[in-house]
This record gives sequence, structure tokens and C-alpha cells, in this order.
Amino acid sequence: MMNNLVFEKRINVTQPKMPPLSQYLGYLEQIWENKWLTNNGPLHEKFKEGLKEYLEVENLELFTNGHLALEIAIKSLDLKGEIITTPFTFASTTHAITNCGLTPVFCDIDPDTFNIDPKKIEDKITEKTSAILAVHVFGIPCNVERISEIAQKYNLKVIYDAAHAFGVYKDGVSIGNFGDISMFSLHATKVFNSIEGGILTYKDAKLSDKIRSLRNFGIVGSGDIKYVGLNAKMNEFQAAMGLCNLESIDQDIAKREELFKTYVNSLQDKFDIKFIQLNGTWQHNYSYFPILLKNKYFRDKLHELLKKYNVVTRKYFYPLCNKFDCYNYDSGETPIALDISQRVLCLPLYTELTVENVKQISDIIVYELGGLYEQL
Ligand code: T4K
Repeated sequence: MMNNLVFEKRINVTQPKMPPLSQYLGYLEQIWENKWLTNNGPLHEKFKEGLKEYLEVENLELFTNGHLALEIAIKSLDLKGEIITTPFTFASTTHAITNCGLTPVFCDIDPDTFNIDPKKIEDKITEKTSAILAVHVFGIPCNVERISEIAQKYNLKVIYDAAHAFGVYKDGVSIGNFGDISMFSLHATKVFNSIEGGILTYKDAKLSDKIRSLRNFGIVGSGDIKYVGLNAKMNEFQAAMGLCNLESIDQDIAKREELFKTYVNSLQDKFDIKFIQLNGTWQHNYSYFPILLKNKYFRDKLHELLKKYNVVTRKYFYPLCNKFDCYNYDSGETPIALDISQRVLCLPLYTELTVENVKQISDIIVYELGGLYEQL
């Protein structure tokens, strides 16, 4: 234990980006003036336009959170039967499929990107398959070209859970432009937050009325109820936070990049630690800093040892979704995902962290892993 490196204040895996209070108060004054709190208010509309521009997409709607947005994406496409998906994700992805009355079929992942492995998708397709729900996990883009080819061949819809991928580009194209629909989460713990919040971006403009209706109890213009909808509307307080944070998003991502690269420089070639490999074909948002340890023993030990330094890491995503108590699927069918889930650890990464903090966390990791390797 290096007692001189213990943090006085706890460092969590993430911390929400907060704008200057005065900036948010300016929007609160507008809300007090407008007396319009939710249901497509003026800040909601302004935020929506700002996001369409920032994400470079034609069609976009806002939601109270990412999870309900994902359920609405599934409902809007009238999907039935089975959806092929990844088990290496947050519970939300699998729950959305199940809550919509469909069956998730788990496909293994690529060990380099942690995303669904397109080479294994075709084996999972049956006559009941209606869609692929892939996740750009940790903001790493899926193999969107190959997924699109498979979807066209078998006439499947493609939904991307882009909860982690706000601000990511693939070959110069903003990530929300792939597949039929993409969902972004604007939760407090994300690169870009509106307290809670979600976005759907989608290819077919004809879906707009249905998506808006599903978000508002299934009510259509005439006042009739056409769909079994939800209440998933974003309110004005959320939109205000989003508008504030949109002003600083490019600086926030640049700050994350600096911290991400500091981790890479401090940890590369140390004790076989592996991390996301950046390459020239995509632009990252530096949303998470997952590392892979040698095995589960080292991962769990390091997680516990770091707590003694007041550093709280997270085992995103462990256990796998196909190992949850509430489901009864065979996680043995996805051995690579199982292995990654047992070795992964996400280190703290957020805009208010300093380069010094990251160097300190890295020094602790190198020191403690050194101790663990010596005991081997
Ligand atoms: N799909 C994927 C792939 C997702 O990862 C998610 C959400 C979704 C869909 C659904 O999107 P949303 O419906 O959430 O928009 C967190 C988030 O709650 C969740 O949004 C996120 N993924 C998931 C990966 O992480 P927890 O259970 O780890 O959150 P919690 O409360 O433990 O917070 C994590 C850390 O953040 C804590 O150490 C403390 C810090 N924190 C958190 C909050 C809420 C703060 O400092 N301030 C805060 O206000 O799920």
C-alpha cells in the first residue's frame, strides 16, 4: 500500500459534467417565465434542433431516458419474434427486447472491439429473427458495414444501442446515421448529459409521427389512441441542462482525450494490461477507459485494492446479460464475452479529473499489480 497516494476525496468511475450554475439559472428563469414544463416545450424544441446539427442527422427525437427510447425504437419498427444482440452490455439492452415481448438471442463478441461479432451473426438467424440490436459498447463503433450487408441479405432491421457513442464518427460519418434507428443515452454518467435523457436518430422520416406518438401514450393528432404507447417525454429542466452542456461538448471530449491518452502512456506494456486500440477510421468520444486484466482474480483484486486508495472502479459489464438471475440463457454460448466480462475493469474518466489524478491512479495500479504478480 502506498499511503502517500491515497486520495482525500473519493474518485468515482465517473462524475456528471455540470455547467456553470449561472448558465443553468438563466434557463430556469425562462422556464419560470414560460410556465411550460414538459410536452414539447420551447427548450425541448431548441435542444432538438441543436442536437440535429451537432449529430449531423436528419431525423431525431428526444426522450426522458435512453432505455424508454430503446423500447420505443423496437415498438416503432413492429418487430416480432427474436432479436440478435450482444450479452456484453448494460441490462437496458436486453430488458428493452424482453419488455417489448421479443426474445433476445445472444451472439458472441469480437475480442478486440467488445462489440457483436458479425462473423457469428448468421449462425443465429432463424425464421423468427426480425432484427439485430447491436451496441457500440464504450463508444467503439460496431462493424456497421458487415452488419448492414447481413441485414439486407436476410431482410432484418438494425437498431444500434449508441448509449455510449455520443459524438463518435465512423469514416467521417456521425455514428447516428447507421442502421434503421440509433439510441443515445444522455444520462448523468455519460459523455454528454441532460440529467437523464435519450435520443433516437432514424433513417426513415415516415417514422416520425409514430415515434412521437409512442412517446406520448400512443396519442395521435386527432386525440385518438393509435398505439400502446409509453410516457417518455423529455422535460424542460432536462432540455435546459442539455443546452448548457451542448455548448461545451467539444472541449469536454478534448479533455477526456487528454486523460485517456495519459492512461495509455502510463499503463501501456505494464503487466499485460490491454485497452481500446484507437485507429484512423473512427473518431472516439473517450467515454470510458476499460482495461483488460490477465484473469478474473487480478481484476477482482485490483478493484478491491483501488478502493483502499479511495478510487472506485466498475466492472462494466459483469455479469453478462445472459447470466442475469432474471433470465435463463446459456452464457456458455458466448465464451469470448464471458472471458472479457471476467477481466474488464473501467477506470475513472470524467472531465473534472486532472492529468495528475490519472497519473496517480496509474501509479497505484502499476504498484499494486506488481505486488500481485510477485505473489504468483
Ligand atoms: N444501453 C446501454 C449500453 C447503457 O449503458 C445504458 C445506460 C442504457 C442503454 C440505458 O440508458 P439510460 O436509460 O440510463 O439513459 C449507470 C447509468 O445509470 C446508466 O445510464 C448507464 N448505462 C450504465 C452503464 O451506468 P450504474 O448503475 O453503474 O450507475 P451508478 O448510479 O452506480 O453511477 C455510476 C457512478 O457515477 C457512481 O460511481 C457515481 C457516479 N455518479 C452517478 C450519478 C447518477 C455521480 O457522480 N453522479 C450522479 O448523479 O448505471
